[in-house]
Amino acid sequence: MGQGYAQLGATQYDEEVHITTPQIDSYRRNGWLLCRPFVGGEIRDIQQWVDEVQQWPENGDWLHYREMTDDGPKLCRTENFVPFHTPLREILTTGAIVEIVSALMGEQAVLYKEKINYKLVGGAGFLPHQDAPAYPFIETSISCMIAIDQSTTSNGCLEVVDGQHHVLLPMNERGCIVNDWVETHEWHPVEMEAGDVLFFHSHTPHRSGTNNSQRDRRAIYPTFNAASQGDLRSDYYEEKLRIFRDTEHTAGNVRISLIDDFEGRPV
Ligand SMILES: O=C(O)CCC(=O)C(=O)O
Repeated sequence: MGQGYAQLGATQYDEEVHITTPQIDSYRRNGWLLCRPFVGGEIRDIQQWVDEVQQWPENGDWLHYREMTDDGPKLCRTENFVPFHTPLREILTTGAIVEIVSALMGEQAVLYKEKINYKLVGGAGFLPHQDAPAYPFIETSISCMIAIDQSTTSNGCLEVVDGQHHVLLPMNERGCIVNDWVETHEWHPVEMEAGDVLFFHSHTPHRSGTNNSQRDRRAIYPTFNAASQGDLRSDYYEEKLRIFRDTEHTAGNVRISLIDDFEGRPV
């Protein structure tokens, strides 16, 4: 851990860095940490900004993806939106979120990529996976799920396995964790209120179910790498688009990631 950030973990810095030493220890042990870093009306602003991005047209430099649901095609993900939305860019590149990630990482963090997963009513879930295999140029990273709506077992909250974030696990042909491992480990749901933020390591096993409720379950997921490895955000999106263009996709799902963890049906 970098010296500066070791000091920032101390309790007396709570107000500045929104995180305590016991929280950092808990993240190190479990591979995930649930916090509530936003204050006042901040989450209501963020909800409104997500509403705006959700209404953006198809033909922009951002990336919208749609899935087929029983009620017809629905938006399932938007990526690469920070260049086009100033307030969301500020939330994801300055302030509490980056400070907490940097404290968890032990050095300054920089934004690697960002997405909104909408999981609207009827939207599909994600097979058990680790994120690391989907993220080129870096070995590890930290992501967070910023809950925009309440996230529960009935609308497809995230489920995680504790303390399994140290190695890459055996994968199947979709880049997801093999069944033997999935069935022999304890998964527990992380229910969240709007405004809660779940920080997790890129090796933390996670999955989520379909939204079987009548309420949308939207979340922003920024991912950060150590700044010492460079600002890789444009490289990431260029590489992702190149792989999408140059490789065949046979998994039968709608392709939104460099692994086939998403269970959504193509439109
Ligand atoms: O939003 C979810 O339900 C899970 C998201 C996820 O695991 C991913 O996008 O890799």
